[in-house]
Amino acid sequence: MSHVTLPSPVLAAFGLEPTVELQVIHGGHINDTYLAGDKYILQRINHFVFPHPEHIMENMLGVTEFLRKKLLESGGNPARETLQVVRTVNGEPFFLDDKGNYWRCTWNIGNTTSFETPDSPEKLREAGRAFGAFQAMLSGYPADTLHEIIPDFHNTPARLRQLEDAMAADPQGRAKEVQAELDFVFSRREQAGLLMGLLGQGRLPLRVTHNDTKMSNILFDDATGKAVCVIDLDTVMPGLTAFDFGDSIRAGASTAAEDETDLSKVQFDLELYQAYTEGFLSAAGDALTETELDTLPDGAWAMTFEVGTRFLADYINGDVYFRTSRPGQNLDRARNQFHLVKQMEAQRQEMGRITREALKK
Ligand code: GN1
Ligand code: MG
Repeated sequence: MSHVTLPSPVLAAFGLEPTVELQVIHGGHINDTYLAGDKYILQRINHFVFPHPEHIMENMLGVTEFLRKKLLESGGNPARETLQVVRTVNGEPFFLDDKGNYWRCTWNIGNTTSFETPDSPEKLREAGRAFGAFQAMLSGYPADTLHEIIPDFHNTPARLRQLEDAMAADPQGRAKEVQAELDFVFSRREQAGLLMGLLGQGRLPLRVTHNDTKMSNILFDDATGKAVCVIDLDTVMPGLTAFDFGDSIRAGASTAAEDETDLSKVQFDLELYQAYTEGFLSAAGDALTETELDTLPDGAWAMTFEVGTRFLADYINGDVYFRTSRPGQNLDRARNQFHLVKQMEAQRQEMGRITREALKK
């Protein structure tokens, strides 16, 4: 964390003193996040990535209010177990500054920590339980009231088309450097269409999903070690269970960070896979159909392959979407994800067996 200042109208909009201590919270690739004092989280929503921040906030108010009621009904503690939006002093869910930036505020949930790569199977099990419970709690949410924040967000074939667009435009002349990665992607076109194909045939149900279930979007309680809260509700939309399950696996069952360049350190770990799967299914398993269960490993493959494809397209486009802190970082991220994809392909059968076993626990 590093120290920083923010324009005083932003602070005043949320009733904060100009002298409030601010710290940057690193981790996300899209929004800018700050801890203000110890009570508030301020975020500048990236309105290039999210062209309708007001839709995000409508979704977020609806979902957090719904979760608050569910938690109260089940004896939970909404102050720690769901995000809560802090409105502006004028009662608005966000503040639009004179430069066209959108700012929002949520209560900080204190004495918690998030992890990019969990250090134990137990953390993975906890994360799985939390994301499974999140999906189970939102199963009664009126999905048709949710704005579709980014259309085709996890439509993998559409992501391949975006990669083709990037290759055709090739604004930095980088496409020729990445021929091996492009071959890797396009030789897997058929598998990339599996989940959307099953959805199109009505063989997989749409549910309300989080859509960005990486490990760092879970807060763990410092005292108990339990996963207390799912954060980053920007992309809560109708989606497939396999998306949420799979995105957690890609980030959580890898032994190294997403941009690790020493690929010998990047291992897809079946013990971590098992722990997450047991946690997830203990909370969400009863509701899942046979086809959903059968395709959970395909979700892990798809989310890893898809984000790798997105990193590669962004590298070719000149790093305009994902924040980078060094040259070549998006290409490193893509290679890292494709390395995991290959390992998942080699272990697909074992993943299926573990998933079925986990359901019995
Ligand atoms: C982005 O900003 P962050 O880190 O929450 C991205 C996700 C990717 C993730 C990769 C809106 O999420 O889809 O999986 O980076 N979010 C958006 O780390 O594109
Ligand atoms: Mg996110």
